[in-house]
Amino acid sequence: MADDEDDIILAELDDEELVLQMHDDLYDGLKDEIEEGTNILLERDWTPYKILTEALVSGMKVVGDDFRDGILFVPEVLLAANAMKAGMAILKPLLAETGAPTIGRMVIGTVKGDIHDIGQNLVTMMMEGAGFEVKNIGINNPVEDYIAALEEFDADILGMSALLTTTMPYMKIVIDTLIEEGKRDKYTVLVGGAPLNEEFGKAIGADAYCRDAAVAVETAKDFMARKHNQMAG
Ligand code: B1M
Repeated sequence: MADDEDDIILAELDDEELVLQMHDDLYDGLKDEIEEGTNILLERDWTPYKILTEALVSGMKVVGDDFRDGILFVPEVLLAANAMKAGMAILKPLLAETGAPTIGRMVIGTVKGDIHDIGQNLVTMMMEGAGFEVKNIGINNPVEDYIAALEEFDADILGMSALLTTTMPYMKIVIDTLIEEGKRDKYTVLVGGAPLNEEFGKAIGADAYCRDAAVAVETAKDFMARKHNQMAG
């Protein structure tokens, strides 16, 4: 098996084969191969966004399915996550390099009890690439951390991420606390994460649910445009 893997020369594969091979390599947690594949696709003029979505995010879908079905376990999924992060690290500066002027400020973090951070790191990268300044406060955030970061960073937008059905209700605690402290109107609250949906976003009082990082960027831009129009008019 290992010998077969050694025989594959990534640079000799065509684009389609390479992407499929990267899905396999992600599944096997092969960080070096993911870095190499990412660099090859960049050399072939793939955009960073296309590499992210087609080679990396799609590959994680299989990992997630097999994790759910008890075929993969936490250590293997951690290796896959590390390989994914290595690919993302190469793309990060390229996505951030658009030179767009700052259009808004966002605090983003994963909620208390939840340590999944790949999705929110991806949202951070895409938001920065679109011209937002982002303070990413990482994982496992209690409400106090969100509020302190929002104030310190003078944010326009709060982004919250949750990947577990058991942690997503915590988003409501954060929003309710903002309401209790009279701060809710200062911020646009965007929420995301695999188990959420539009209905949940509405039910907890968020301004919008964002299905993926690209939607998060578009939604944030819309809210900032409305805010500027209100200020101007
Ligand atoms: Co976890 N895990 N995990 N896990 N894990 C899931 C989420 C799960 C669906 C797997 C499964 O069963 N199929 C399942 C949750 C089931 C449920 O609650 N419904 C699960 C479980 C059960 C667990 C543990 C409880 C397992 C255990 O210990 N028995 C445990 C919990 C730990 C904890 O948090 N307390 C656990 C642990 C882990 C690892 C540590 C091993 C690892 C995380 C590593 C890391 O993040 N650094 C891990 C991983 C990697 C996953 C899966 C496989 C992949 C998640 C991911 O990174 N996806 C995941 C399966 C899945 O989601 N299909 C799974 C790629 C990422 C780009 O997508 O995060 O959805 P996503 O982000 C998207 C959008 O959702 C959106 O944009 C992103 C980009 O397009 N988005 C936002 C996300 N956040 C946003 C915020 C926004 C806007 C958009 O704000 C504005």
